[in-house]
Amino acid sequence: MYDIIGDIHGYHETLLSLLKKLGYKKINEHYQHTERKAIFVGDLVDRGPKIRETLQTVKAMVENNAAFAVMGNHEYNAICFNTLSNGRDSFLRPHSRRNINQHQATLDAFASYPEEWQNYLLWLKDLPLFIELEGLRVVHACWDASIITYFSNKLKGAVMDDDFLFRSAVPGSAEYKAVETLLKGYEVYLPPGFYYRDRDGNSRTKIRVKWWKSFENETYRSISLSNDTALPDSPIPHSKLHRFTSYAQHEKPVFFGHYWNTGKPELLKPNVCCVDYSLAKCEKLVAYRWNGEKELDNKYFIWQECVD
Ligand SMILES: [Mn+2]
Repeated sequence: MYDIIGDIHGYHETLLSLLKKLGYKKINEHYQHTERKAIFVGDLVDRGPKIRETLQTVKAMVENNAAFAVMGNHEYNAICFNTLSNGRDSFLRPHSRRNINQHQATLDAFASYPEEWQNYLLWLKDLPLFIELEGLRVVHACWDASIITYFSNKLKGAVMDDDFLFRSAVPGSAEYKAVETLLKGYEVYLPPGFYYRDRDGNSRTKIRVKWWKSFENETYRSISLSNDTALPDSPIPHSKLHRFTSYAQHEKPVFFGHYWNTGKPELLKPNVCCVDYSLAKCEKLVAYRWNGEKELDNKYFIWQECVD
């Protein structure tokens, strides 16, 4: 059975504490559990103090069958930041001030290990965009069934190939939409004139949508993942949500990270579980200890407060 573990963002000491709490032991140079496997929801890199060590630990677990991992938006961004476009005159992710800032902690961590970083990038590129196992699903941000069905048939093991990677950098392409949705989640624009500040202090005109809700009778504020009171409490037009599918009660449990939760870990629905509790702000690293149940239970959350 599986322990699904939230976004780590380089907070390696906290990761080790959580693994020990979950009963994983370091044997033959990697952490493992006799009866269980870990599943990492992505966002291993950026922001935190020990990104290189985090990659060492997680990669060794994945390569030795002690864990699975899916790709997060920070891994995807890192790959694009370091990949030249087909014309070779620019990078797939522009080296703008904002993009450099977001990636700076990783650049610093590998400043003296450029070859090692190149090797990690190859490994990160091999992480699947989603995982579907017998009784559960894992994705970094949002489980969109139609996108996942489409790319399950095109991508071997849900791993990006070069063709996918280059197309994904072109706004409007199916690959671009897949990355935006699966790794960053649904977003909608606020009415003209409205904006709010995210946790990095950047001003944003788009809100992240609680994609697992039914989308009936929602307002901009109630459907948004940010509880910012600057958001309008007016009904959100159906036209802004009709392209999304909500996550039905009969679907198998889905696990993801990405959303900067705070406070005590809590299920979003009996089959919808987010395990990101803002370790990137040194809050806590959360795992859900899954034993095959169709209906999840809050008592199976296990967490570690930040110790980095
Ligand atoms: Mn993320």
